Amino acid sequence: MAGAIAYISRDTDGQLWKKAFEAALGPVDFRTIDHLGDKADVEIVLAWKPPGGLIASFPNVKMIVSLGMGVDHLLADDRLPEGVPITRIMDDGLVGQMSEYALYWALRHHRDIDKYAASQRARQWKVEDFIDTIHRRIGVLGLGTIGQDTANKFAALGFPTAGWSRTQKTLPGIKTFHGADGLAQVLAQSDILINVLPLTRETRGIMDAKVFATLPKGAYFINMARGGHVNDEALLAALDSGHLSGAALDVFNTEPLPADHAYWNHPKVHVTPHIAGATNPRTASPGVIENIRNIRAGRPLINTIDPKSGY
Ligand code: NDP
Ligand code: OXD
Repeated sequence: MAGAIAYISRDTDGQLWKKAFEAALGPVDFRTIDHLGDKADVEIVLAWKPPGGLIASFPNVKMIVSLGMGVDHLLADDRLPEGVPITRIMDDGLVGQMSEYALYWALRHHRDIDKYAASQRARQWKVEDFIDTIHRRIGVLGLGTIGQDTANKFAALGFPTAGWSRTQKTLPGIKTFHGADGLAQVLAQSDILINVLPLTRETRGIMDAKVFATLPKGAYFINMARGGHVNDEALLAALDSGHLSGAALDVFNTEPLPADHAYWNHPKVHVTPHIAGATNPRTASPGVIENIRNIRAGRPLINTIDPKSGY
């Protein structure tokens, strides 16, 4: 049998991954975090938030797979073995879920559904002022796999849509900006701002008081990327001052969100428990299986990330 696959995660038991691998590759030596056996047997590591230093303790590991599309949880380990390629799952299903998450909260805000829900509770027949779709500007921070899908879907609904990336992009129907100057421009024209950046050295804490102040008054903020992007005090201050009209937050600086955190019962905040895009082994496994075959055959890998840039 080929080398072992180590499943390093405490979120699920990994059995769906094992099944998917066995269906495609035949019997696999599949080990879980509490039953790793001889670490020298491990050839491939699948990981979500691995304990620091654990992956470095596998002397023969050939490929590290992030069980999420984000890789910050892996790169947080400063003892990762050098030169071992890091890949991430890529899954159209997960990408679609992410866009749905942004669309759901944006449309709920755009169509004043929370106000109508409050009117219903008060038994009031009250019509809110309406902003036309062509005047509700959407900004998407991060124009990668998820950001592009999200931006395209908003544009297809008729929302004027802009996006921001590190390098210059040309995307039909989307106004694109990049670099530090581009950020201020995209913020200034975002009535609804969606964050889908990776968490890197450059983007940690990017959503600060200055960024919130640059958004138009009444803007709505959707964070489906990472909590580490957000200065929570700055966000709360922007909400409390009335500069921001609301926020939908899926990710937090500390997860699970502590029970006493101000977000939980803030009247302008919707909290979800990091579910914007869930990893589904059924749809995410084909790309990983392809890479297991690639690494064993000495072929180039797909879905690799660059540890230097952090994504
Ligand atoms: P990609 O790596 O495909 O794209 C990242 C985008 O961010 C690129 O457009 C990149 O620019 C841009 N970017 C990176 N650094 C900077 C910077 N310093 N300034 C401006 N733009 C920058 O990522 P994905 O779209 O696949 O995923 C994004 C993030 O979404 C993940 O890293 C993860 O944290 C989060 N996520 C959250 C989930 C959830 O359930 N809440 C589920 C899945 C993902 P360029 O194109 O120029 O390289
Ligand atoms: C991911 C996540 O990165 O679930 O895929 O956050």
